Amino acid sequence: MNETRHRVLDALSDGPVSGPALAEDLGISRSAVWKHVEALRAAGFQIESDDAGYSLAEVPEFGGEAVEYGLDAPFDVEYHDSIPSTNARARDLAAGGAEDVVVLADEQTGGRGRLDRDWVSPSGGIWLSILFRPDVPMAHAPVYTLAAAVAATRAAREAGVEATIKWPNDVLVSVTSAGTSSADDDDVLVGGEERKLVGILTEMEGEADRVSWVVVGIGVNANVDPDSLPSEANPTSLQAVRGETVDRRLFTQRLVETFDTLRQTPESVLDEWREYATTLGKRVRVETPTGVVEGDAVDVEFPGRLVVETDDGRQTVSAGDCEHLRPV
Ligand code: BT5
Repeated sequence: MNETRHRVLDALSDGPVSGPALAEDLGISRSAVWKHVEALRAAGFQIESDDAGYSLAEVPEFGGEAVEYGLDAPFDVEYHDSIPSTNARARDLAAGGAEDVVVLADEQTGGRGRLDRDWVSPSGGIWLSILFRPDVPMAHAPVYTLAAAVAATRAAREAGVEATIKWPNDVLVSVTSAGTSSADDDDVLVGGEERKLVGILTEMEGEADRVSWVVVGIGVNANVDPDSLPSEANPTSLQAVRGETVDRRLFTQRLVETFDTLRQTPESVLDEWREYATTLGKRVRVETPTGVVEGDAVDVEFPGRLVVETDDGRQTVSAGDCEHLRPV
């Protein structure tokens, strides 16, 4: 949202304010005020006008202007009702030199997971990508995936959903009533115990000693029906857990604000991550690009390596698909 429109909106929220007074305050013409008001109405803001002037009556449920309005973080929000992939769009923006942009969509038609897997993204979700240019070496970039998981988990908890983090990039909700592992089964936790609420896909470009850009893609199953998502992934949604819809505007703002704070102090991310993690203290099987690592997950190390105590000693894992087996 441009600076003037922002100021018009701020004035209206303190309204009522007359068109001429606003024009004078902002140093613009009356017709410019009127154009801003009409543009805000078109974006879904309910703006009333009476003898006393304009006042803001309602903020839209979702959208770029809605999320930017009152957002306490220095990002522009580019919103799409529908787009193939917010990560792909953010990468394009990065190639054009942009930074500190959040690409946000109500629906994605070609959402991507890791390893080129599909990410199903129906209308009602929060599908977003944060593009920024941190001044760090490439090797540190994984910490931003952890930061995104912390931010999404905190926002979920503030919305009343007890989310936890599975290393490295999933936010889950435990459904304790559904299924338990049997005594002689030291294998996988029975399906239904942990359901996926959020997935994160981080992409980046740069030289070894310096990142050029990072795009952190976060897919939150917000107001979507889990039955519309791939059942093999054991999905859930904020709406399904809460039993009512979530305010996507506030959720997005909280998520982006927390991420903004964490990206400025990457060294503080791990402590918060540990607090929310469900992986630590579990027996895990991690499929890494170089083989399977199985053992007890005991800690996480900067910038995001999982420390696993195996029969052959301690190993650290940088990337892979992690499966929770049983508690240690
Ligand atoms: C992820 O991959 O979890 C990363 C997902 C990142 C999505 C965001 S949305 C905004 C941005 N734009 C994009 O195009 N992507 C990012 P992975 O760990 O590989 O998990 C993918 C697997 O999760 C799939 O193979 C399915 O089994 C499952 N899955 C697909 N859609 C899902 C959904 N909505 N909820 C839960 N699980 C899903």
